[in-house]
Amino acid sequence: MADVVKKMEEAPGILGKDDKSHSLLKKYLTPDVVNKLKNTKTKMGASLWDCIQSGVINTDSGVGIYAPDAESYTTFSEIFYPIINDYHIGFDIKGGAKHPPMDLGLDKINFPNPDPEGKYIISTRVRCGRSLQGYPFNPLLTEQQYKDMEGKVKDALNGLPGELAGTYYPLTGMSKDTQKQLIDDHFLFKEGDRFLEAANANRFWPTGRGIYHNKDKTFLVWVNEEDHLRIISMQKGGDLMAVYKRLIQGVNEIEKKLPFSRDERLGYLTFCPTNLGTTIRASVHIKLPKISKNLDEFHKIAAKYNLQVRGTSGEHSESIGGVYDVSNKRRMGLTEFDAVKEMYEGIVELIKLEEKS
Ligand code: ADP
Ligand code: IOM
Repeated sequence: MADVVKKMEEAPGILGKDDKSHSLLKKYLTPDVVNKLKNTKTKMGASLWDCIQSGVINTDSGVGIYAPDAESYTTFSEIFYPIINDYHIGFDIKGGAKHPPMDLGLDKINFPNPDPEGKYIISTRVRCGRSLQGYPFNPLLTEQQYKDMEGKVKDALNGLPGELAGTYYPLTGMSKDTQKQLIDDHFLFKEGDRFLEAANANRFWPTGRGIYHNKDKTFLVWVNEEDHLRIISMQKGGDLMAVYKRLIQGVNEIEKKLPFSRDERLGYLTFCPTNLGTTIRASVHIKLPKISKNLDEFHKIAAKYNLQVRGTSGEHSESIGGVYDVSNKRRMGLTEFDAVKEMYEGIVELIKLEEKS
């Protein structure tokens, strides 16, 4: 433990020395916070170091902190709450705010295709994360728990109706070629992510990890990557209504079979604080050559609409051929429907701007 305390004490200095680091961890991890929390542990044994190690090792993290168990969010609230407030603009967990109840808004959906001629939008995707009740997050899971969870999820997915019907493919035994193709086609999570590795989240890999998808790969479920489940709906083009309706159907069906962890104030629980609340990330793969020419400016324009810009292969990747992944940034303090609407309305504005430029 003395070793770990020393690492924690050194962390603010390490982060502070890297002037290229823009992580939220760097912004809020002060020596004061470390001194307050360095000897604390959750009931399951998670320390502050377990939460921050990924961001300390990877100073280029966007956020840099993960919760090994649900209790970490409150036990280490001096570091988690300011980061949550900063990331989920407008939501004040520090001030006592509660994330609103789930509202998928099926009866309100009206998102006509913002690019009916297919000039800009290549594909549309909406995902959400879910954690199984009774299990901690990655760093505290045993090998047996990974296997048990995989079994439970596989059983629940088996027998999904209609368009959602598909097959579960475990990573164990999957050929490297198949895995690479699924990653290159944007269907599967990557392997060996250094941010998750440093968070102690890749233990026993590939045990318990896998992907479920329907025949057309428009409905997918990732099992035991960053979160226990990532439920995904995606397709080519800009028909967000079809994509979101399919996601709602999938979430509702899976929720009938599996109990998920939800907190009164934090909403649906996830490993990373950026995903709490609705857990919704609605995105388009889009080409906007004029307004994305100056990347810093593009990020600023997107931020005006509460949008986040990622590279073509997702988080921590670069754009290939001018294709960007643009999504809603915040997931807490608003409903599921409003998170998707925020992305939709922002994209409509970005396309208008591109056409005017
Ligand atoms: P997540 O979305 O689950 O937070 P990533 O940012 O790593 O994680 O993205 C996961 C994968 O989803 C990547 O391969 C990324 O390219 C792909 N992706 C995201 N949005 C879209 C989209 N609109 N169309 C196609 N692929 C997408
Ligand atoms: N969700 C997580 N992968 N991410 C925010 C990592 C980071 O801090 O960059």
